[in-house]
Amino acid sequence: MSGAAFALRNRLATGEPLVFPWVGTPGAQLAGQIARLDFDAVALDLQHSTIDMGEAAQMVAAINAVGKPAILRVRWNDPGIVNSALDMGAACVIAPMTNSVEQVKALVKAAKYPPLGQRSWGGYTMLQSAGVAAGDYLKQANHETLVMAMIETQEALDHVDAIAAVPGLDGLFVGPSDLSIALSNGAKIDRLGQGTLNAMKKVSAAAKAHGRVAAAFAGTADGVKAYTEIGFTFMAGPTDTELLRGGTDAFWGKMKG
Ligand code: 3PY
Ligand code: MG
Repeated sequence: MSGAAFALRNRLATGEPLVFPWVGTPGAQLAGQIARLDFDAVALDLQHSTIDMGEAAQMVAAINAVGKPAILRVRWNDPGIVNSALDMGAACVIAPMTNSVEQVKALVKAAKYPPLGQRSWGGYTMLQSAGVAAGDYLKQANHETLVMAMIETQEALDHVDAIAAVPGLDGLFVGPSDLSIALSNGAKIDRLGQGTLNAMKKVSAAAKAHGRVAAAFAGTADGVKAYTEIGFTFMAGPTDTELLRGGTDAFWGKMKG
Protein backbone atom coordinates (compact mmCIF):
# COMPACT_ATOMS: atom_id res chain seq x y z
CA MET A 1 0.00 0.00 0.00
CA SER A 2 1.21 3.52 -0.57
CA GLY A 3 2.64 4.23 2.88
CA ALA A 4 1.72 7.71 4.00
CA ALA A 5 -1.77 7.64 2.49
CA PHE A 6 -2.65 4.78 4.85
CA ALA A 7 -0.76 5.88 7.93
CA LEU A 8 -3.76 6.52 10.19
CA ARG A 9 -3.39 3.53 12.47
CA ASN A 10 0.31 4.15 13.09
CA ARG A 11 -0.36 7.82 13.61
CA LEU A 12 -3.12 7.06 16.13
CA ALA A 13 -0.80 4.69 17.98
CA THR A 14 1.29 7.69 19.05
CA GLY A 15 -1.62 8.69 21.30
CA GLU A 16 -1.53 12.30 20.05
CA PRO A 17 -4.97 13.53 18.91
CA LEU A 18 -5.34 13.40 15.15
CA VAL A 19 -7.25 16.42 13.83
CA PHE A 20 -8.30 16.88 10.21
CA PRO A 21 -10.37 19.32 8.15
CA TRP A 22 -13.88 18.36 7.00
CA VAL A 23 -14.48 19.21 3.36
CA GLY A 24 -17.89 19.54 1.73
CA THR A 25 -17.01 21.50 -1.40
CA PRO A 26 -16.58 19.35 -4.52
CA GLY A 27 -13.34 19.62 -6.47
CA ALA A 28 -10.00 17.83 -6.68
CA GLN A 29 -7.99 21.05 -6.90
CA LEU A 30 -9.41 22.30 -3.63
CA ALA A 31 -8.91 18.88 -1.98
CA GLY A 32 -5.27 18.86 -3.10
CA GLN A 33 -4.75 22.37 -1.71
CA ILE A 34 -6.31 21.45 1.62
CA ALA A 35 -4.16 18.31 1.78
CA ARG A 36 -1.09 20.59 1.68
CA LEU A 37 -2.16 22.42 4.85
CA ASP A 38 -0.83 21.47 8.28
CA PHE A 39 -3.13 18.53 9.03
CA ASP A 40 -2.41 14.79 9.09
CA ALA A 41 -5.38 13.81 6.91
CA VAL A 42 -8.39 15.24 5.05
CA ALA A 43 -12.02 14.17 5.46
CA LEU A 44 -14.66 14.46 2.75
CA ASP A 45 -18.28 14.67 3.82
CA LEU A 46 -20.43 12.92 1.25
CA GLN A 47 -23.53 12.88 3.44
CA HIS A 48 -24.19 16.60 3.74
CA SER A 49 -22.65 17.91 0.53
CA THR A 50 -23.02 17.59 -3.22
CA ILE A 51 -19.76 15.63 -3.59
CA ASP A 52 -20.74 12.60 -5.65
CA MET A 53 -18.79 9.36 -5.88
CA GLY A 54 -17.03 10.34 -9.14
CA GLU A 55 -15.88 13.63 -7.66
CA ALA A 56 -14.90 11.90 -4.44
CA ALA A 57 -12.61 9.50 -6.35
CA GLN A 58 -10.80 12.49 -7.94
CA MET A 59 -10.55 14.22 -4.57
CA VAL A 60 -9.20 11.12 -2.81
CA ALA A 61 -6.57 10.73 -5.55
CA ALA A 62 -5.56 14.40 -5.12
CA ILE A 63 -5.26 13.97 -1.34
CA ASN A 64 -3.32 10.72 -1.64
CA ALA A 65 -1.00 12.31 -4.22
CA VAL A 66 0.14 14.67 -1.45
CA GLY A 67 0.83 11.61 0.74
CA LYS A 68 -2.08 12.24 3.11
CA PRO A 69 -4.80 9.78 4.12
CA ALA A 70 -8.35 10.48 2.91
CA ILE A 71 -11.27 9.93 5.27
CA LEU A 72 -14.74 9.56 3.75
CA ARG A 73 -17.98 10.12 5.64
CA VAL A 74 -20.25 8.29 3.23
CA ARG A 75 -23.82 9.19 2.39
CA TRP A 76 -25.33 6.18 4.11
CA ASN A 77 -24.48 2.77 5.57
CA ASP A 78 -24.92 0.99 2.26
CA PRO A 79 -22.55 -1.87 1.34
CA GLY A 80 -22.09 -0.70 -2.26
CA ILE A 81 -21.21 2.82 -1.17
CA VAL A 82 -18.85 1.59 1.57
CA ASN A 83 -17.13 -0.75 -0.92
CA SER A 84 -16.65 2.02 -3.49
CA ALA A 85 -15.37 4.49 -0.92
CA LEU A 86 -12.62 2.07 0.11
CA ASP A 87 -11.89 1.01 -3.47
CA MET A 88 -11.17 4.61 -4.41
CA GLY A 89 -8.32 4.67 -1.87
CA ALA A 90 -9.93 6.01 1.29
CA ALA A 91 -8.00 5.18 4.45
CA CYS A 92 -11.09 5.49 6.64
CA VAL A 93 -14.82 5.19 6.07
CA ILE A 94 -17.31 6.70 8.50
CA ALA A 95 -20.96 5.63 8.16
CA PRO A 96 -23.76 7.89 9.46
CA MET A 97 -26.73 6.94 11.61
CA THR A 98 -25.57 3.46 12.58
CA ASN A 99 -27.87 2.63 15.48
CA SER A 100 -27.81 -1.09 16.10
CA VAL A 101 -25.42 -4.01 16.33
CA GLU A 102 -26.97 -5.46 13.15
CA GLN A 103 -26.33 -2.25 11.20
CA VAL A 104 -22.75 -2.08 12.41
CA LYS A 105 -22.15 -5.75 11.60
CA ALA A 106 -23.37 -5.00 8.05
CA LEU A 107 -20.99 -2.03 7.89
CA VAL A 108 -18.00 -4.14 8.92
CA LYS A 109 -19.03 -6.90 6.52
CA ALA A 110 -18.88 -4.39 3.63
CA ALA A 111 -15.63 -2.77 4.77
CA LYS A 112 -13.39 -5.74 5.63
CA TYR A 113 -12.13 -8.67 3.56
CA PRO A 114 -12.45 -12.20 5.02
CA PRO A 115 -12.02 -13.34 7.70
CA LEU A 116 -13.42 -10.14 9.28
CA GLY A 117 -16.06 -9.45 6.64
CA GLN A 118 -17.11 -9.96 3.06
CA ARG A 119 -15.72 -6.94 1.23
CA SER A 120 -15.68 -7.64 -2.49
CA TRP A 121 -12.38 -7.46 -4.37
CA GLY A 122 -12.00 -5.04 -7.26
CA GLY A 123 -11.47 -1.38 -7.88
CA TYR A 124 -8.27 -1.78 -9.88
CA THR A 125 -8.80 1.48 -11.72
CA MET A 126 -9.72 3.47 -8.67
CA LEU A 127 -7.03 1.97 -6.44
CA GLN A 128 -4.37 2.56 -9.04
CA SER A 129 -5.46 6.10 -9.71
CA ALA A 130 -5.01 6.66 -5.99
CA GLY A 131 -1.45 5.28 -6.32
CA VAL A 132 -2.17 2.01 -4.51
CA ALA A 133 -0.44 -1.24 -5.50
CA ALA A 134 -3.20 -3.86 -5.72
CA GLY A 135 -0.94 -6.77 -4.66
CA ASP A 136 -0.14 -5.30 -1.26
CA TYR A 137 -3.63 -4.06 -0.74
CA LEU A 138 -5.37 -7.38 -0.03
CA LYS A 139 -2.77 -8.27 2.60
CA GLN A 140 -2.90 -4.96 4.39
CA ALA A 141 -6.30 -3.39 3.84
CA ASN A 142 -8.11 -4.90 6.84
CA HIS A 143 -5.45 -3.48 9.12
CA GLU A 144 -4.56 -0.26 7.31
CA THR A 145 -8.07 0.97 6.51
CA LEU A 146 -10.40 1.97 9.31
CA VAL A 147 -14.17 1.65 9.50
CA MET A 148 -16.10 3.78 11.97
CA ALA A 149 -19.74 3.72 13.04
CA MET A 150 -21.44 7.01 13.86
CA ILE A 151 -23.06 7.37 17.24
CA GLU A 152 -25.55 10.18 16.84
CA THR A 153 -28.93 9.00 18.14
CA GLN A 154 -30.37 7.92 21.47
CA GLU A 155 -30.76 4.43 20.06
CA ALA A 156 -27.06 4.20 19.16
CA LEU A 157 -26.14 5.57 22.59
CA ASP A 158 -28.29 2.94 24.27
CA HIS A 159 -26.44 0.20 22.36
CA VAL A 160 -23.00 1.80 22.36
CA ASP A 161 -21.25 -0.90 24.36
CA ALA A 162 -22.58 -3.74 22.17
CA ILE A 163 -21.80 -1.70 19.04
CA ALA A 164 -18.22 -1.12 20.21
CA ALA A 165 -17.86 -4.88 20.68
CA VAL A 166 -18.65 -5.72 17.02
CA PRO A 167 -15.57 -7.60 15.73
CA GLY A 168 -13.65 -5.73 13.04
CA LEU A 169 -15.02 -2.29 13.90
CA ASP A 170 -12.22 0.26 14.31
CA GLY A 171 -13.91 3.28 15.82
CA LEU A 172 -16.97 5.06 17.18
CA PHE A 173 -17.48 8.46 15.57
CA VAL A 174 -19.81 10.83 17.38
CA GLY A 175 -21.95 13.24 15.38
CA PRO A 176 -22.56 15.76 18.19
CA SER A 177 -25.00 17.90 16.21
CA ASP A 178 -27.42 15.06 15.55
CA LEU A 179 -26.74 13.62 18.99
CA SER A 180 -27.60 16.87 20.74
CA ILE A 181 -30.70 17.28 18.57
CA ALA A 182 -31.76 13.77 19.63
CA LEU A 183 -30.97 14.33 23.31
CA SER A 184 -32.96 17.59 23.36
CA ASN A 185 -35.85 16.00 21.47
CA GLY A 186 -35.33 18.35 18.55
CA ALA A 187 -34.88 21.53 20.57
CA LYS A 188 -31.26 22.44 19.89
CA ILE A 189 -27.82 21.80 18.46
CA ASP A 190 -25.52 21.94 21.47
CA ARG A 191 -22.20 20.33 20.64
CA LEU A 192 -20.50 21.50 23.83
CA GLY A 193 -23.47 21.28 26.23
CA GLN A 194 -23.05 19.27 29.43
CA GLY A 195 -25.65 16.69 28.37
CA THR A 196 -23.86 16.15 25.08
CA LEU A 197 -20.46 15.88 26.78
CA ASN A 198 -21.84 13.38 29.30
CA ALA A 199 -23.23 11.23 26.49
CA MET A 200 -19.92 11.48 24.67
CA LYS A 201 -18.06 10.31 27.79
CA LYS A 202 -20.14 7.15 27.59
CA VAL A 203 -19.00 6.72 23.96
CA SER A 204 -15.31 7.25 24.71
CA ALA A 205 -15.53 4.81 27.63
CA ALA A 206 -17.12 2.15 25.40
CA ALA A 207 -14.46 2.75 22.74
CA LYS A 208 -11.68 2.45 25.29
CA ALA A 209 -13.13 -0.71 26.83
CA HIS A 210 -13.18 -2.44 23.44
CA GLY A 211 -9.92 -1.05 22.01
CA ARG A 212 -11.70 1.17 19.46
CA VAL A 213 -10.82 4.70 18.39
CA ALA A 214 -12.93 7.41 20.07
CA ALA A 215 -13.71 9.84 17.26
CA ALA A 216 -15.98 12.82 16.69
CA PHE A 217 -16.83 15.81 14.59
CA ALA A 218 -15.57 18.77 16.66
CA GLY A 219 -15.79 21.66 14.18
CA THR A 220 -13.83 24.22 16.22
CA ALA A 221 -10.60 24.42 18.25
CA ASP A 222 -12.71 24.69 21.42
CA GLY A 223 -14.54 21.53 20.38
CA VAL A 224 -11.27 19.66 19.76
CA LYS A 225 -9.94 20.74 23.17
CA ALA A 226 -13.14 19.76 25.01
CA TYR A 227 -13.41 16.39 23.31
CA THR A 228 -9.70 15.64 23.82
CA GLU A 229 -10.26 16.13 27.56
CA ILE A 230 -12.92 13.42 27.58
CA GLY A 231 -10.85 10.85 25.71
CA PHE A 232 -11.34 11.53 22.00
CA THR A 233 -8.28 11.12 19.77
CA PHE A 234 -9.58 11.37 16.18
CA MET A 235 -11.50 14.55 15.38
CA ALA A 236 -12.73 16.67 12.54
CA GLY A 237 -11.54 20.23 13.12
CA PRO A 238 -12.51 23.08 10.80
CA THR A 239 -14.75 22.70 7.80
CA ASP A 240 -13.47 23.96 4.47
CA THR A 241 -15.69 27.03 4.76
CA GLU A 242 -14.32 27.74 8.25
CA LEU A 243 -10.77 27.56 6.86
CA LEU A 244 -11.71 30.25 4.34
CA ARG A 245 -13.41 32.35 6.99
CA GLY A 246 -10.39 31.97 9.33
CA GLY A 247 -8.00 33.08 6.57
CA THR A 248 -10.19 36.09 5.86
CA ASP A 249 -10.42 37.01 9.55
CA ALA A 250 -6.63 36.70 9.90
CA PHE A 251 -6.15 38.94 6.86
CA TRP A 252 -8.44 41.71 8.14
CA GLY A 253 -7.00 41.35 11.64
CA LYS A 254 -3.51 42.10 10.27
CA MET A 255 -4.82 44.94 8.16
CA LYS A 256 -6.33 46.56 11.22
CA GLY A 257 -3.48 45.63 13.61
C1 3PY B 1 -23.18 15.49 13.39
O1 3PY B 1 -22.63 16.27 14.19
O2 3PY B 1 -24.33 15.08 13.50
C2 3PY B 1 -22.42 15.04 12.23
O3 3PY B 1 -22.88 14.18 11.52
C3 3PY B 1 -21.12 15.70 11.92
O4 3PY B 1 -21.31 16.67 10.97
MG1 MG C 1 -24.89 13.76 11.81
